[in-house]
Amino acid sequence: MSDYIPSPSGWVAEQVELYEGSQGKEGTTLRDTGLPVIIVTNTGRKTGAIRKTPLMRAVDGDNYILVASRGGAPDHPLWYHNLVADPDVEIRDEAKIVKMRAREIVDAAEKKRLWGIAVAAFPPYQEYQDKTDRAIPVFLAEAI
Ligand code: F42
Repeated sequence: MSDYIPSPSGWVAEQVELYEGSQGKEGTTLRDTGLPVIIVTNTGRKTGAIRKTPLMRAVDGDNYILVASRGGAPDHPLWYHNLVADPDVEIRDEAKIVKMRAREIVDAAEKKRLWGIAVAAFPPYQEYQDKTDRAIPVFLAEAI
């Protein structure tokens, strides 16, 4: 069984610790925005380590839309590469934990539809996309 390596980004690691430590009762929103957050447990593609990545909660039915925005940075977040290498993730949504498979959305029409849902859930996603030439990837996590 691989070890969990916390995010080197302090506030992220703290959110994961609070979220999981409270069994999904605390730390479930983005700071004081009240906007819901999920935790995506994924496998480090180089270390094989367990990585836990908080993302905004955007849902399409029972599926979760995972947006590799990283605040509009020029490069993809590293978890993007983890999901491409191993799409099997575990998603914690408050007290619910579900094993899912994430597929990167490449069909333009499907991506447009899911992007619209994601931006409605978290409007800053559009600002992030507007400030970078990088096409922000979108995954859809579906129950296995
Ligand atoms: N990030 C988003 O992209 N989208 C969101 O909607 C989002 C919401 C959100 C809400 C709350 C919160 O606390 C954070 C939120 N974040 C969101 C930030 C998100 O959780 C990540 O911190 C951010 O996207 C950056 O992801 P990252 O995977 O690039 O993280 C870095 C800081 C990191 O963890 N680096 C590690 C390190 O040691 O430098 C390595 C991580 C890793 O996965 N390594 C792989 C391995 O093998 O272990 C190798 C990866 C490779 O290919 O090199």
